[in-house]
Amino acid sequence: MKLVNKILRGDVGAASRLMKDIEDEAPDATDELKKLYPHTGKAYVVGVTGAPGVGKSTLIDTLIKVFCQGAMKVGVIAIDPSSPFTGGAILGDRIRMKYFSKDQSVFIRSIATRGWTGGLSKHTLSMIHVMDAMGKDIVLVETVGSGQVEIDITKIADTSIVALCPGGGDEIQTMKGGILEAADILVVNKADREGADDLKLKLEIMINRRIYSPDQWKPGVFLTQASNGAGVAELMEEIFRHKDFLITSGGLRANREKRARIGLHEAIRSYVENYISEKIANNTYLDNLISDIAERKTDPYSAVSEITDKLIGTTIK
Ligand SMILES: Nc1nc2c(ncn2[C@@H]2O[C@H](COP(=O)(O)OP(=O)(O)OP(=O)(O)O)[C@@H](O)[C@H]2O)c(=O)[nH]1
Ligand SMILES: [Mg+2]
Repeated sequence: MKLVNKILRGDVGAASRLMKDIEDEAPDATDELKKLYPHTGKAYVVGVTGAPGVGKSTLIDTLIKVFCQGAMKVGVIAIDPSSPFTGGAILGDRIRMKYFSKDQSVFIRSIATRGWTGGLSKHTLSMIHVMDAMGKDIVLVETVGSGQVEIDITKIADTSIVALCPGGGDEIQTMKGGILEAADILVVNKADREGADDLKLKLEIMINRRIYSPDQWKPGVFLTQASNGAGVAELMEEIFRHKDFLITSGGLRANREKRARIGLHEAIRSYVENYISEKIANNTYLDNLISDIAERKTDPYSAVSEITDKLIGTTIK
């Protein structure tokens, strides 16, 4: 529990330590998270997703800079990043060298998906809680782009940004992948490239074909050039416009519940899995069950019933 107090003071070292324990699924991490949880719920979560190479990390770098200019504290979680962050020109080389800064206003952390589906790591929520408890006003989450839109981020983020760029090749495919349901804000990055205006127009036509009721959020399309920061201040303003909309429409509270639901399900899943592996003292029991399932002597569903029946008040030897 010793890390919690330090994290609440914004201590980067303590936060890094807990995040590592969360990723390693160390038993102590759960106790720390329990203590931390009452201090969370204030950070605003922004998801940035899109196909590989559209400029998500560059965009986040620039967003960090504009948020910091607005005296906001920023946390960044990059899931499976293939490109490094610079931390925004405001922080420059310090971040580039260490990957996170001693400066308490920005904290960047990358995590692996470890096979979790939909481009999100199962630890993403816990990581967000740590940054939230550190006092970050904004937590930006970059999810790995697989060419298809990562719909999953919308379950976690308050504002979901879907980034595209001209000549991406998979534009149309991405559009089919439920992009309009997934995005609160659409960004056409690499505005300096040919076709950017066209792509923006195409997206706007798609949006205008849909019917939005007055109480529904209608996504806007923003042109940015992340590499030099053009359009990024306007993007930040749009994020805050969406936040205001969520506050007045009750959407912010709904998002908190959405995250609470995911958090509970994840806690149940990991608790039950840990409980089972602790209680099953003999690994060959599971191995035998697995080969029985493979040989069709039983099925995974009956195997679960067998395990849970046996586990009530006992230990499987
Ligand atoms: N021309 C141009 N290039 C850009 C712009 N923004 C980013 N880039 C470049 O695009 C490349 C990819 O940018 P990243 O920010 O790494 O893209 P990403 O979406 O994070 O990529 P992954 O993390 O691999 O999915 C880099 O070489 C950037 O310098 C832009 O506005 N215009
Ligand atoms: Mg990236």
